Amino acid sequence: MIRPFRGAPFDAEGLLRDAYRGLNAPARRLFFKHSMTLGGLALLTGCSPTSEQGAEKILMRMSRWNDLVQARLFDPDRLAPTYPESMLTRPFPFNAFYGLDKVPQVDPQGYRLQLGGLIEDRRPWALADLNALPQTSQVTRHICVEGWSAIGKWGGVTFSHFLKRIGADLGARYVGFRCADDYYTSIDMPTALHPQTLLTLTYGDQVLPPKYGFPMKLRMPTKLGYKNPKHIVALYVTNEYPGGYWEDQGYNWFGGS
Ligand SMILES: Nc1nc2c(c(=O)[nH]1)N[C@H]1C(S)=C(S)[C@@H](COP(=O)(O)O)O[C@H]1N2
Ligand SMILES: [Mo]
Repeated sequence: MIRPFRGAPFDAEGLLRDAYRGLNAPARRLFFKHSMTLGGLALLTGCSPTSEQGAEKILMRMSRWNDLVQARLFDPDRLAPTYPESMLTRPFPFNAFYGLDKVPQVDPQGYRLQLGGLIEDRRPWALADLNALPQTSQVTRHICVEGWSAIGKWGGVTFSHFLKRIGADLGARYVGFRCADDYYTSIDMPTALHPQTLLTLTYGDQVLPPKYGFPMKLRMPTKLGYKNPKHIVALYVTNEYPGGYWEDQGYNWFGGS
């Protein structure tokens, strides 16, 4: 996680420490090999680390470099672990950037999933039509950067199937999501097409409860919790970097788990 800089005088050691901490293990090994020095950081990011502003920019660029390393290492065929239902975490934790009392209540009748960007058939989808698509389920572990993980069972439509069905440009770089609670995030296309990436409509074999993202959540066992948007109301395919609610505040964008 990248710690934001707060008005302290320029602190070279602190910058190196933060840059290093913000990386995942493989990126760290590369970083260590090439550039665990201020000069190396400057080379790697093309910024000079002499001011607070420069430092913040460097941390952001390091995080984007980390995205590239993770994208390179991502194996589209490697499956995340699955678990027997006897290992389900009960109750499954709730988490959002607000409390339980603020969970959005989406009207199932009026709901339409809006489609945008590089998609041939951008007709909106009603819930009944999504429920009529072939359904599958998985028991996987959700990992939140706030320090907890839990095993849950989600059911729904394989996302790659849905993307093909709507004629999404599968060669595009990103899929972006907008949510009923003003949350937003985006993912890389290889993860969107991963066999375990699921447009989920159920939790524990029941209609997805409001707190877990009714009417729909994108579940990816290959990504950290904050990359899994709940209450999705719109999705779009794009080549322009869309960012995300936490990502724009310094969380690493790729967010692999
Ligand atoms: N729409 C929306 N999706 C979201 C969030 C949110 O605040 N709003 N929080 C994210 C985070 S940080 C986590 S850990 C998971 C929590 O999902 P859960 O409530 O089903 O455990 O949702 C993710 N998706
Ligand atoms: Mo999270």
